[in-house]
Amino acid sequence: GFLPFVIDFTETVHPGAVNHLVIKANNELSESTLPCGTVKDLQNGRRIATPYFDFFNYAGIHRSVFLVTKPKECIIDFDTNYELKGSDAEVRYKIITSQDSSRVVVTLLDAQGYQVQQAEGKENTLSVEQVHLWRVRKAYLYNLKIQIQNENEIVDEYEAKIGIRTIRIDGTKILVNEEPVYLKGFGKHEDFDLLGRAFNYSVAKRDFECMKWTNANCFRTSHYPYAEEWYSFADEEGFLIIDEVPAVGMMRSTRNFAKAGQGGFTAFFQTDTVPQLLKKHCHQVEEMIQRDKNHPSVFAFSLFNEPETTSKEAHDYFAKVFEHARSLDPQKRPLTGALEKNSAPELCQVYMLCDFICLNRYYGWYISGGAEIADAEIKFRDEMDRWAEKRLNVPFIFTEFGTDTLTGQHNLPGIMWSEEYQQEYYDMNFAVFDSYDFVQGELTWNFADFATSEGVMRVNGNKKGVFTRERQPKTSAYVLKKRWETK
Ligand code: GCB
Repeated sequence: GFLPFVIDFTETVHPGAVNHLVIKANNELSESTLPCGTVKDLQNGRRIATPYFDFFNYAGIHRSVFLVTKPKECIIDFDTNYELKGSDAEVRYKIITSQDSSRVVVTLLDAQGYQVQQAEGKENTLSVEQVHLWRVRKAYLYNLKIQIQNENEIVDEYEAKIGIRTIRIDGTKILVNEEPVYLKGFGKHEDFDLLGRAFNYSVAKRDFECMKWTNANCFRTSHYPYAEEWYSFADEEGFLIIDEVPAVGMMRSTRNFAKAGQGGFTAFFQTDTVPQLLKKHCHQVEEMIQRDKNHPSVFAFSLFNEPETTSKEAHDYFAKVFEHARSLDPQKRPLTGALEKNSAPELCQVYMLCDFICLNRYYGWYISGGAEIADAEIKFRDEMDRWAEKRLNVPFIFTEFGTDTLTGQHNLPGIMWSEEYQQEYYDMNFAVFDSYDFVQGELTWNFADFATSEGVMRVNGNKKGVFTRERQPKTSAYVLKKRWETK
């Protein structure tokens, strides 16, 4: 439901007549589709969705629908890969076309539209002298023009913006163009009042301006791939993206976030539907990488959010997902997934599959919140010491930490749900992060307040936003802005 699909209706369409295209959307959840959940039949005959995750399960069509006509001989796909050579670079490209009869011509244009290089063939290399690199928060985009030519006629043409940059993990560092980057930013949602999850340029623009204002450089597309426009925006703005597949809710509970925080385990990977789920999961990873592989902003793929990870079955399941994903990305980007509290250093059977480790932690909220925050810090440091003892020599990123905060709720001393407590909580978390040099990033939960299912834990949605749902700052936004100015 979060990735594009194409339906070829060449055979059924009536040329010259009025045609009706009817699309039926279904948001029923199950344990053999992603994201996971179930349905409940009420006594009055109504059927409702029961998600195993904490965001509203919108229905209907939220993304653009395009009617496309293509010539028989057409461009189907392309990918690029980069190598830096001093101040120059090589762009290796591969083009897939539907037929082989005509010439493929590829032209690289700079941001002003001047031709940099041209090459022929479906697979070749373009050399770029004095390259303008795509840098974090200082993007430079080239235009890649792909043409199929027959004699002097252009049979098909496709243009895409590309950013020349490399990504590599080296020990505990994340390197972009061989320079270390500390990730600062947010877990987000596609969510806005009245619009739900529908893509809207004004909302996206506001979100990027707010993120830039806080000095952020990264976000995670929690918990599903977003509309493609988000990625193009990030390409232009120089934001890094951890691109996440909708593998969320792999713990049989409507409140896994709270359950996990309190040590409740729910087995998941032992049921009959698991082989079906694995197939769907691999397929969605495939579709995500295929769609997003050419965006310079995408620097890593996240293959899950907070599944059950403590069993051998969980390990075997994810080993297959990672193995499949590794075969798909031409740029061989790092792979990861977000781990919740039960995925402790001694228990987790999955972290070893990840190129860098992402932790979702709520010490001071779901664990020892409020007046107990001093204990929360001790528990947090204890867990971090146990990770440190493992000497994994990989970067650790916090992909979630935060407190529900009602905007305008002020209390001294800070109590849970107040703006003062959100700041106190962040200060404690930052002190812990700064004590471990393998911590290489912090993405707070969440950028903005968002809609969820109703229930006793949520007052008209999740209020962990640093911004309100209307995208106005809570006090803690200033705390982040100040910290990230120099971090
Ligand atoms: C989590 C989940 C996220 C929830 C969050 C929370 O661990 O990954 O989807 O919204 O906790 O606020 O409880």
